[in-house]
Amino acid sequence: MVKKELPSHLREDKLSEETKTLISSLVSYKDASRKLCNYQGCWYYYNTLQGVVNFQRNFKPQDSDIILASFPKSGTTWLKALTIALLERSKKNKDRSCDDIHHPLESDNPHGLVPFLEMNLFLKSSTPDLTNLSSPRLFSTHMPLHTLQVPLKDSLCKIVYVWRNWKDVLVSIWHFTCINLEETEAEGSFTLESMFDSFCSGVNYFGPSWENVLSYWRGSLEDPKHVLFMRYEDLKAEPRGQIKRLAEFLACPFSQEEEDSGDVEKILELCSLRNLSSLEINKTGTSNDVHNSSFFRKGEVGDWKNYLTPEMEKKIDNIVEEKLRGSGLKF
Ligand code: PAP
Repeated sequence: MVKKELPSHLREDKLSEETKTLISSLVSYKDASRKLCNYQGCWYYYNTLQGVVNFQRNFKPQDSDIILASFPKSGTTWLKALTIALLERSKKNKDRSCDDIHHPLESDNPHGLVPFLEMNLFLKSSTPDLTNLSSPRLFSTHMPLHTLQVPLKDSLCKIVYVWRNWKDVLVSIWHFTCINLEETEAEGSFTLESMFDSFCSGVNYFGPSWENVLSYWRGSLEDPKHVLFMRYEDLKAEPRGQIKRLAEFLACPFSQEEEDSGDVEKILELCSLRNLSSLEINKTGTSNDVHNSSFFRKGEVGDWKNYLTPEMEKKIDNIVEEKLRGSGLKF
């Protein structure tokens, strides 16, 4: 059987000569199937590094830009959907409600609507044409904040970061990897145990996860007007309060009239895993070479209990304790 190609951001066929030279000067590591290198403290597969370098060199920020950031599998798809729904409602200036049948979320996956800077836009082209994007432009990233900030300089753009319990993140990454690497040359290379080991060592795609989260946590403390720190578990526990917090940060708060007419609940329903995963576009399409359906699984807090052994649980708890000590950040 002919094997499918790996998604582009996981390959190493888009490297410029300059990036090849850069890689030869970086620390690298081969995981179960592919090579990673460490750039500015973060591990990338090679093509993704090319996207990061292109982004740092060529991205021209606008003050109205909104960048949605996360460590993989921490709630990115949900955050994208909520942000789109919030902005769409203010864009349409009330002449259309959020449950309109032509809502963009009904015809495209959140990842199609909010492209990744390094794994999509700046990987496809070193100078992507962004002129047709309407303001505010929405982008996303898994890069740590210090790497993201290189071309942002004094820009006033807003960054929203979502954090999630690493045990659920790990289990989610494992499921996602198994689905998307099926029938590729990397099929079967990754077990939960091998992914657990990489996660704990910090040598994993966009890892170490603690450096990723700490960069945004500190950024949010230093500059709360421009960096908002959210948690997946808070969104699950008190979605109303959290979406209102997000709306206020994005300068599109709910009016009393909207609250009274149930618009907060409508957006939450529109963006619910149940609703999004039932849409045709999310059942069948692909985004960035990945099945849209694979972005929606259980969306539960604590699903890790069904997969991790007590030893694994203890090891991750110890990492949390050690790496986040003194930061003020806790699960
Ligand atoms: P990404 O980093 O590849 O973009 P991301 O969206 O961050 O993935 O994470 C996917 C997780 O969010 C999945 O979690 P699970 O594997 O534990 O189930 C997915 O189910 C969950 N998810 C996706 N959409 C939603 C949503 N609308 N509400 C809640 N959780 C969601």
